[in-house]
Amino acid sequence: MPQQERIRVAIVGAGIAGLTLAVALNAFDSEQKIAVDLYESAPELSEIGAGINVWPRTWEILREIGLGDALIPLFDHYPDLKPRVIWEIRKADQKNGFKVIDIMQNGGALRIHRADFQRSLINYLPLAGSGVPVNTTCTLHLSHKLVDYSLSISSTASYPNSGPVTLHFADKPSKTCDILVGADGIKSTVRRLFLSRLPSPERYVKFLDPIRTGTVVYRGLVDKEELRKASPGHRALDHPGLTYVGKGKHAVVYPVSGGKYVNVVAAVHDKSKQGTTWEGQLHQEVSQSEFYDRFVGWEEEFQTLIHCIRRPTRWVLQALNHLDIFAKERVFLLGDSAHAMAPHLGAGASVGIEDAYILASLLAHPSIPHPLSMQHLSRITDIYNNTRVPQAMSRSKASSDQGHLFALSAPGFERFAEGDDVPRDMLVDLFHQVEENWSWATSKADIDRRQATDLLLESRARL
Ligand SMILES: Cc1cc2nc3c(=O)[nH]c(=O)nc-3n(C[C@H](O)[C@H](O)[C@H](O)COP(=O)(O)OP(=O)(O)OC[C@H]3O[C@@H](n4cnc5c(N)ncnc54)[C@H](O)[C@@H]3O)c2cc1C
Ligand SMILES: *[C@@H]1O[C@H](CO)[C@@H](O)[C@H](O)[C@H]1NC(C)=O
Ligand SMILES: *[C@@H]1O[C@H](CO)[C@@H](O)[C@H](O)[C@H]1NC(C)=O
Ligand SMILES: CC(=O)N[C@H]1CO[C@H](CO)[C@@H](O)[C@@H]1O
Repeated sequence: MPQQERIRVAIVGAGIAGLTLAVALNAFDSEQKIAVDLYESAPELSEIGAGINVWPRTWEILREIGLGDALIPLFDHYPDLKPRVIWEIRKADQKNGFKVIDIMQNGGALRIHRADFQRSLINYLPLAGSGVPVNTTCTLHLSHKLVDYSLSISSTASYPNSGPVTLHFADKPSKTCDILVGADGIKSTVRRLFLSRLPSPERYVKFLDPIRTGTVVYRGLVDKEELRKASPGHRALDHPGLTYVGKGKHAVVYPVSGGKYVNVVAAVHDKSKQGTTWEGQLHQEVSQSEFYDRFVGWEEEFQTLIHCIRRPTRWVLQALNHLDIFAKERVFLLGDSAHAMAPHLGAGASVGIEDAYILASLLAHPSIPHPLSMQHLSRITDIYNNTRVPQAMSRSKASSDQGHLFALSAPGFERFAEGDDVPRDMLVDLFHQVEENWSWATSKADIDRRQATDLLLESRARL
């Protein structure tokens, strides 16, 4: 197909969400009608942070878009639906810590290093000369920081923005596209511009900037060989996943990089900081003693892990208020730019991957003509918005609720302080709730896909 007849999709941001969209479009674009330009502000593609949990629901999407063979060797276990422990919960803010329960799930949690995950996505981008079979053409533009976009005002009265979108970059020539997808993360520029141009922009002021969740996390990797030397027989040496809980704090510990490292994320919750804004650095390297001082009195096996982290970092966690509009006219928000959330369900990237899966299914659908008509575009916009907003909102709320449960701040736990004995049956009941809250992770995303494409077919009947 001549390049100029393709639907031109500009993706701003090459994080997990933006990359997944490019790969998913290529997988579904059987008519080869889409051209992607991927704009990334950084001069190279890199990923900070360490481990990430991929759940069966998300795995099925990744396999469907062609990443199965690449990802399987990078997970900590083979993806199947056997019941597995995702977390052993330990009451750990006391010297004599103890096991509460094992949280189980069919298929467990697939644990992967972020850099490995991102590399697999990059290797599957349909770039010219990459060797990846091309349905959707894709061009990567590094060092392209979007600073503004403009919708052209055309004379078609019924569709005032029927012309292309012009994208403006810092120190780079402007470009155009038919559809702009903001996948530019929690501090999204596209979101800021998009919301400020809606009718009644004052309604959206509280969604421009992220707010603090009230949680600070200390993160780091433990080299397994070092841990073995420091503490032969340590529980984390051969364990699928541990969560050390205490009043107001909790830490998750799981293997990444095929078991070479143990990923540690330790959260300190402070409700008084919730909802406030933060101007400082979001993450920075801190001393080991700062990390250790927050966990004085905790069970020794957890403190040993802290001692094995050479260069811990501290992250001030932020999230977005629950936004209720992800798309309008020619602009779509995807991933953290639409719904950055607390990490306590390990769901943030998963929801962005689902956004990409649904949007790619709609755009590549055989009922969508090229060039794109405004009627069809407006149906896609409505369906994307109406299906993704509720999913993201419920997952985001559940993620922050889950943080309160992990930090023993559920109703009934008010009377306990850090280090107190808590009756075991209370803990067991609480963590059974936590286990039930993970049931979304084994639900099926292809049901959502079918729902979205059925809506498209229904609307075609009406057009
Ligand atoms: C401690 C922690 C643990 C987590 N654990 C999990 C987990 O286990 N499972 C899970 O699913 N999720 C997890 N998450 C959430 C997950 O990390 C995020 O949801 C996900 O990485 C967001 O991806 P994204 O592509 O939307 O945004 P980002 O990764 O932020 O990517 C945005 C990209 O856009 C680029 N960009 C920004 N502005 C511009 C611009 N103006 N022009 C051009 N490019 C721009 C950036 O450089 C970046 O490359 C966790 C998060 C935290 C903080
Ligand atoms: C190209 O599209 C076809 C039809 O959807 C699909 O079978 C094929 O896997 C796609 N190619 C890639 C690399 O995803
Ligand atoms: C987007 O979807 C949400 C959830 O269905 C809905 O409340 C909102 O009105 C929609 N916005 C637009 C502009 O369609
Ligand atoms: C999504 C979900 O199941 N959320 C539940 C998690 O647990 C809390 C506490 O029991 C419930 O209130 C939520 O409804």
